[in-house]
Amino acid sequence: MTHRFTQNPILKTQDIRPSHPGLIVECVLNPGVFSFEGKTWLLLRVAERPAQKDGMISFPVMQSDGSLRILEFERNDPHLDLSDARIITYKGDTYLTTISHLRLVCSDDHIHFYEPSDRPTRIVGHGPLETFGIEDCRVSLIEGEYHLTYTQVSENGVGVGLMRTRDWRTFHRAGMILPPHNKDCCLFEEQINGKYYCLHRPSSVFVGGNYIWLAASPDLLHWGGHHCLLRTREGMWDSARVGAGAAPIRTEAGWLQIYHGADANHRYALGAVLLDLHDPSVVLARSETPLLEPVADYEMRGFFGNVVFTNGHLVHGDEITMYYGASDEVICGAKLSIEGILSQLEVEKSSDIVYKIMS
Ligand code: MAN
Repeated sequence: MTHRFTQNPILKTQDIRPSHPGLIVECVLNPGVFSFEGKTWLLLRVAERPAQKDGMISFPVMQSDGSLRILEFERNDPHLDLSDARIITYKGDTYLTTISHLRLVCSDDHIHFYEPSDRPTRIVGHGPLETFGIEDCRVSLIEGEYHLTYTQVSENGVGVGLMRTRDWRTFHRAGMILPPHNKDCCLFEEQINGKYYCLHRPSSVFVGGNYIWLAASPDLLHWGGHHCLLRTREGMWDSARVGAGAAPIRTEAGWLQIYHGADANHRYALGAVLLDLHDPSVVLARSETPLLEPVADYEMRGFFGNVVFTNGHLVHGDEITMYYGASDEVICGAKLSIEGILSQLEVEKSSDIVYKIMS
């Protein structure tokens, strides 16, 4: 039902120019996706750091004037924890091993992407809430304006920022709309009962967990009416964390959302959830088995292996063209059928009911 592009991976680190001399592109991942001026566009997350010297670890941090400062530590320093390729912990402070910015690329055929020469293509972090970079942007088209919800990372925490544009040249930065710890925020592209809605993922440290929440807003800036929508499921592929992908897709059966779930081993897979059209706080169905899981070599091995993660797709009729990050290092694509996903959800729902009656 999920058909990977035969050309996967369609974008690799060597396809992307570093943003500064002295930096290396370590990962190109998790693109936002949209159509504009007859082309398909990806808003890539580009993660960079300096070339690593023997025995040392170094990574960039953005300063208040927009310049980059390189922090460097000796690898054998006993205060350093390097057990996760994505983060560094030093004497209780946590940093990221790379700094991310967003990069625009476009395509005429959905598969071959290039940086256009006639417009700025880099969107970088600004100010004290983005010193460790900006990541994993969702793009929603609402009332003719593109709304970008993305992860803002700094020593202050991880939160959700909003930026808007109509022409992809001028951007209006609305700042942080959901404070730490929060990420994986996508906006519904139309109002429901007179309100805007989003899915987001706050994390609770002691009680609770990494669950998908629903919130409502009169203006896309001020969010309230928070509702815990989707929790992790013990013993399943989404047992440790769940987070929303791109804007929910309106179907006759309900809002279809493709989300990621990870287990305790940080294995990330993708599944679907169906929400009531008129009341998105009602979950109608949810994938028992993933729609996509890391099985291809490029999904299992890389910067952070065993990861498939999506935050962007295009929809034409029944067909979803989904783009996803694999192993936190490369970008891939797959086609899915909306009918196919809905009928799988139906089958799983009825077999779940049969199972419950029998047990
Ligand atoms: C996690 C991962 C990383 C990401 C940070 C900050 O560690 O999702 O990829 O850089 O969070 O968002």
